[in-house]
Amino acid sequence: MSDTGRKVIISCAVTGATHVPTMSEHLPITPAQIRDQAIDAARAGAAIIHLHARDPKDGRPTPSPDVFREFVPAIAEATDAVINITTGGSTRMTLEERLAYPLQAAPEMCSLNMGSMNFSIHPLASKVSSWRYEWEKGYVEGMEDMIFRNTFKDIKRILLELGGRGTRFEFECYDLGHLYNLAHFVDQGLIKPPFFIQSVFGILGGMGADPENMTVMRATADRLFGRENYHFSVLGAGRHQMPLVTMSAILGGNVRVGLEDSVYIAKGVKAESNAQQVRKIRRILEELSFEIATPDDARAMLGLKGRDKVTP
Ligand code: KMH
Ligand code: ZN
Repeated sequence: MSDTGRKVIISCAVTGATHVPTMSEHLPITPAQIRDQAIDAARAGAAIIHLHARDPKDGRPTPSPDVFREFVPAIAEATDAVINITTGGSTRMTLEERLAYPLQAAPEMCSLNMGSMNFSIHPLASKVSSWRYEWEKGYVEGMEDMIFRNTFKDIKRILLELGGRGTRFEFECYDLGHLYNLAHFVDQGLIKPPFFIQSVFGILGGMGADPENMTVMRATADRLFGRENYHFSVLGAGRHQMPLVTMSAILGGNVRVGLEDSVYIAKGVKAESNAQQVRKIRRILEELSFEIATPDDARAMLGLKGRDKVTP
């Protein structure tokens, strides 16, 4: 039975490193655009803001701490949202690059991808007739031959170096095996509950967006961790976003929206902002009598260290 009395955490993934500017004129690419859209998303009800950085010249994903610092402090100043910095970066970045800013900032939360995999949107390239920037075509087509590297040693390093500084994690699980990888690190004593499991559906290279897959992930997480030891959340890529995150809430989980995951607000209709997606899922959840978690509710639910212990 879904407990409609409980609070639902809305995460918003503002820009990511997968979509390229040609795919939506609303995808934030400059520090000011990322800052403004993140603040608006928080004000619309997102308790957690997941952030990547992009080169302001042309929107190419960048790991540069200097670029992150052009918008992260301003977001922290303007909202009380939980700042969640990517350690995934892009499939073209080394682990050193991916960890550069997270290790400097030691934020309350970082993403942590629970296994190596193919991760690609290369089939979309053939649908684009003209590219806004010269780098985009090769970037998207090149994904076909990239591996998103997250070895056990990489994951262990992130848990020790970032976890050791109080950062807690959005464990991104793209497949059933990723839950067993998470259980491996729990058994090693490297991860303490409550775990925040972000189940990812519809990325080419990960599990598909079939609703049946969500019930398998939910049941497996229950069996591996015990429901009292984790918080389930879901993101759905592209057109799958809203139906799947709604299903997550009904199954007792939390939700992630944002233009990192989908540039749409409805079938064939581009979202005009991250806040528009946050407002849509908030409306759906409140219609179903769910209460929306505040950032401090999220901190309490996930055992986060608090903003005062972060050096942006
Ligand atoms: N862009 C994906 C390759 C994360 O933030 O950790 C990785 C990603 C997940 O976006
Ligand atoms: Zn991300």
